[in-house]
Amino acid sequence: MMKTKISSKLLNVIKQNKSFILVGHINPEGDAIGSVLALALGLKQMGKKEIYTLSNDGVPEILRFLPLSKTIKQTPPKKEVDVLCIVDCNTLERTGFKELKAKHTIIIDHHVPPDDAEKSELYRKLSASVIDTGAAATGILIYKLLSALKVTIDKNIATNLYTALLVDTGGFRYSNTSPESLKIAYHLIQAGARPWDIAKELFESVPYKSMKLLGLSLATLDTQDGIAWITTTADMFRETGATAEDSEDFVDFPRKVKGIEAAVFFREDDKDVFKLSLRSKGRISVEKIAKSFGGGGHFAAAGCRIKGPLKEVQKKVFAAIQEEMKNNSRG
Ligand SMILES: [Mn+2]
Repeated sequence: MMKTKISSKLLNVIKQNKSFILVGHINPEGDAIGSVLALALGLKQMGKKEIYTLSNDGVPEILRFLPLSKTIKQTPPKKEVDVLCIVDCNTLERTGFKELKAKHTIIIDHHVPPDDAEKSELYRKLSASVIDTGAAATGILIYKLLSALKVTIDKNIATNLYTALLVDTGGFRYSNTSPESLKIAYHLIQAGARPWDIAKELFESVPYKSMKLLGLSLATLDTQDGIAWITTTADMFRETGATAEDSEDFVDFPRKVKGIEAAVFFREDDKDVFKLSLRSKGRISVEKIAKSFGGGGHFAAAGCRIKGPLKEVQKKVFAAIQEEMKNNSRG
């Protein structure tokens, strides 16, 4: 078992206070929403009366099956609360809110904080935190925190946490699928989480228009020199009535192609304006490539925006990927 340090300071800040804001990150997914909701349910069980759950972008349709998801608000309370809990992110900027008023601030997260974090006002004011970059999901940290608080993991908490875990491990496929994540999943299923019911909501409930859009986009699949890519044009969006949200996971499809190192999804947002999603199968850093075009992300998943006709955009980005592959084979 990975050792996550849950300090008595953190436990005390939670035990000794009454009112809480729980907030995840912008453009939220299952780990952010599931972790916020599980923590809210745990605090409720402890008898806390005033809990505000926030998500700047609301709750994506696909996550509205989660217990308590209807309670999530997009606007913070006017009054100052005792404790602000920042969950599945570690800066105020990532929450999407400019100001959240609280006497204490705590962070529960598994992302790497920015280099200059220590200097920020948020970190100077921090009462306690648990930032464990080795945790597969923030849901795992919430599980450990609730256990340390002697909260009973009931069916609703388990459903939220299992969802968090399932999303961040890519359905228990990514490299963060460990004895620990599976052991906690085992406990969550024992506590009442229903794997098929949850997987069905997350992975088997694609809107029809999104599937039609995927069909048109997949027809553009092409591959060259270790790169596979697909393109979704503005015309395809028009034809199907789908929106950008419907193409959220499209880059996963070129990534499935055997023998490639990198996958790219080109989404036409405007005439000669493309949003790119980049994926690596583990050898090259697509974060570096995205960064060189003004974007960012992680080693294996990144994104950027490039202007120009499609052919030129592709030429530029493929050249950058080739360069990265070359550098990598030399190193
Ligand atoms: Mn996460």
